[in-house]
Amino acid sequence: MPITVENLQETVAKIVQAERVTDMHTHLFAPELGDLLLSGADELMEFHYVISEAFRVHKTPYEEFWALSKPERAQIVWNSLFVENTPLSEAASGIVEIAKAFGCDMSQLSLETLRQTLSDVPTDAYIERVLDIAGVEQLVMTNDPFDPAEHAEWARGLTLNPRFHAALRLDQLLNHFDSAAAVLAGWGYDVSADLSGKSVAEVARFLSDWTDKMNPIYLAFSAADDFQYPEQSARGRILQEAILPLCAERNLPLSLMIGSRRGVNPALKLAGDSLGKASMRAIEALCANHPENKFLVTLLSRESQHELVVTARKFHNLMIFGCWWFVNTDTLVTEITRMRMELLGPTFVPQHSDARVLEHVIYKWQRARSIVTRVLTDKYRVLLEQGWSLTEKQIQRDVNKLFNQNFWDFVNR
Ligand code: REL
Ligand code: ZN
Repeated sequence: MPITVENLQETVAKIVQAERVTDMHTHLFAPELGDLLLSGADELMEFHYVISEAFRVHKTPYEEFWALSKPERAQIVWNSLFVENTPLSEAASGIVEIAKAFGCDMSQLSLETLRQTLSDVPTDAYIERVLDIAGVEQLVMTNDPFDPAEHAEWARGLTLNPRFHAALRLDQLLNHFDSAAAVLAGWGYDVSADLSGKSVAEVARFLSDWTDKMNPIYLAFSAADDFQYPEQSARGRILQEAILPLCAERNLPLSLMIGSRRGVNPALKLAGDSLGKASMRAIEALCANHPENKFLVTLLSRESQHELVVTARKFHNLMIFGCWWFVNTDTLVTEITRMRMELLGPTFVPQHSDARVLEHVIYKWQRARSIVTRVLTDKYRVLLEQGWSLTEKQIQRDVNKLFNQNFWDFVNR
């Protein structure tokens, strides 16, 4: 059937809905990684996005709140966001969307129903079910060798469920080098906090060992808005002398997530992180000085987004991805996706879920699909009006690139 302005929206929606996606940045874990994967109603209430929103309502003193049990905290969050208020925010309405996808009776949704419907023990069958509801075919985890629980699991040697891929996360190493150096020394690497002697070579040996162990799709770190490159610091040296050469040698991209200012309100724990506008100079310098390296980049502030898209026009070793955390809202994802499409065509990775709790993938991907449908429909309509002959095959190709192929081609797998 030829595509016309009349059937366009429906056709695009159908194709986007049918596409099984690659979720290229999550905080989920393969079932083989012990009990690290979180799921279920109480974990949804414990998610730091809703924790910070709920504090605006209940105002329980921080210490009192954290001293409660997880189910008690969950009840407070539920009451604050779903009983005393209507769940209008992105994160709270996301939970409503999850409940709907599980077929809950929406006329009398309660925390108890959610607890009974969702499973807090993510069995293999439950994981498959949730990923299938979300249409997620493959996903990339965030794997931190400095996390003691995770370290122990990887040290056993793992064969992962093929839908899950590793990403070697380097925040501890780069942003807290003093303590990381002591840990590395404890693991038998000759590393000192002042980076003297063999330290850099030993950090490189550690990275190489863990690349072998995890077989990551990419290496990654996040940094605050003050990130610079080049930088006279332990982070700058490790990046320059250990990480970039290893990534080039192994043909692994480096993922940079810039703009996260951690612990602005430490009493909120994970919910206490904030944001700041990153400098594009560092990203330009990385891309320009290292044509043999590839960079996956996402930035946290809305103000950074336009510059980032323009930078991607200048460097094809830069792949921009996702609408991260505070820009993952209907308004901003729409704006950012339109802007990216207008300046780059379909050559970017529009979204990742950043799911921390398994069921998050459901609402995050429903929303991503609906925004991409809107943006593509608008752009195709303009082409149709010019007489461009649009086929389902073309739409399928574009959708597949956006949700899968652009990522896999870039990471060379
Ligand atoms: O990967 C990251 O650094 C961030 O996505 C996380 O630190 C953050 O807490 C996450 O939950 C945001 O979506
Ligand atoms: Zn994340």
